[in-house]
Amino acid sequence: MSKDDIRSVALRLPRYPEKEMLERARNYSDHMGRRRSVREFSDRAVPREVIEQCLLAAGSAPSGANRQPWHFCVVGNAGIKAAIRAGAEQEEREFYQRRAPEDWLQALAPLGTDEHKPFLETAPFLIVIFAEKHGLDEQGHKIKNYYVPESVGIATGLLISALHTAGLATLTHTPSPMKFLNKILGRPEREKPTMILVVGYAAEGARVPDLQRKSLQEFASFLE
Ligand code: IYR
Repeated sequence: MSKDDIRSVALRLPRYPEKEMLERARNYSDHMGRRRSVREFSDRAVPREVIEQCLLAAGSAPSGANRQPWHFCVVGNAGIKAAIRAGAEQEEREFYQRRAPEDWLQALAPLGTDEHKPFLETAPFLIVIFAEKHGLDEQGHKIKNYYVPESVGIATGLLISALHTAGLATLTHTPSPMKFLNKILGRPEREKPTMILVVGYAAEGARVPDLQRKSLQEFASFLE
């Protein structure tokens, strides 16, 4: 197929004068700089429509060959949240009591995490994110996906940004292994769970660890 045969549409992107561009970039980094991983959630309800809009932002992520190899399972049902908590705490008990090497436990010490995950029931929504290892065509044949972890990672980042922008708190929670989620949620084998995104309002008076972010000089280099 030559480039002339590709169906295309006119590109419509906003542009800003440089001063406004800088202000917008600064506002966005200030805004995202206020995001924190939250582990104490309120049980206050969140409108489903807000979650839907944030998911649409996630679904706009670039992906390998535009295969959009993600699935987001939004769980608000108390019984399913309880089952997810039970499954996660079982894996986490193993992790904290047996599987985790000493250096890993030491790295986690400043976060104050342990095997107890009450937020999996308290928070109004758990968004379980699946990476589609391969797609299926109408005849049930496998369709190859490309750059799956990268694509799903970008979509997840956009989702976190959208939820934070809506004024909601999130936690990226990764019990390991996560296979139990396929079973509870009835997702097919070709979908690999990547994380549970816990979503809701932070509990009244919630506290977070006093962590520092790297400076720009530490994590970026410019060759000009
Ligand atoms: N999944 C465990 C352990 C854990 C691992 C990392 I790496 C973290 O940044 C935080 C926690 C848990 O959720 O407690």
